[in-house]
Amino acid sequence: MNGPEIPESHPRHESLLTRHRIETGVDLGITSKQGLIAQGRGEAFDYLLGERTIPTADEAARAAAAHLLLADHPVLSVNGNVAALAPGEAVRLAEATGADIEINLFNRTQDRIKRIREHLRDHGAENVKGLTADGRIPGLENARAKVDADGIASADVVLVPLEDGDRAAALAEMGKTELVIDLNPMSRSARSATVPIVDNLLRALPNMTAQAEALADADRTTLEDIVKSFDAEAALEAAEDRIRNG
Ligand code: PTJ
Repeated sequence: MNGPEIPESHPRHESLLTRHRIETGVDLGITSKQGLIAQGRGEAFDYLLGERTIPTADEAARAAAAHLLLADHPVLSVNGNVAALAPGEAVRLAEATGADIEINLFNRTQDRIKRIREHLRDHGAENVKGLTADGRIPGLENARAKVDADGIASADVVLVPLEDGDRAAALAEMGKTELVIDLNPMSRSARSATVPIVDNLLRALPNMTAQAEALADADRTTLEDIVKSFDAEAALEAAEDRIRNG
């Protein structure tokens, strides 16, 4: 993707480049128009968080990496925003943790799913799930209920980046361990997560990959201790406090 001419000295250089990625995602038929609105909402929270990974988000990324490494069948769920913003980063995290990648969309069309699959393949993904849709998440009325039977439906740990909270709650209801990346610590997704990572997707995914690589040789007890010592409620409180009080 070619970026626009934004001088590196521009105070909002990173933010403008990110916006351009989302715009390009819409032009390519990958990202929904609602994805633009979601991006704006995320930017506002990121601004208030100081556009950096706060210590509790770093701990959450480590706990999430440990969960993925302990899982029997981990799956990374990808929507139109994730595909546009961080396709390579998602593929690298899947590789570092042995997770499957599954496309799961709120504004679901076969055309968008196929375009996202191609885009992920261009970034190194080999096996992308989400096209079969032969499984269902019970109790969910929208298109996000459609999942692959050998993907999200049978996963024990699911990473759910930036979405609204109804699927997050339904997955929790199914007894799955849910890892959520969301810049809004007050969102339903973040609140129903086993591990809420209150950070920008663009920082959280590479951080999780680095943590998973660092823990690759750790034994189960070490990973289980990391998982047990993470306090989701305290992490949400710390993020909200940073947003409210700086
Ligand atoms: O591609 P589709 O059809 O599945 O649609 C996906 C969107 C994102 C449009 C849909 O899930 C949606 O409308 O999401 P919401 O309800 O706007 O929620 C998005 C959440 O993600 C909000 O809490 C934002 O603050 C947060 N968010 C936005 N951008 C980022 C983010 N969190 C982390 N990193 C970001 N870059």
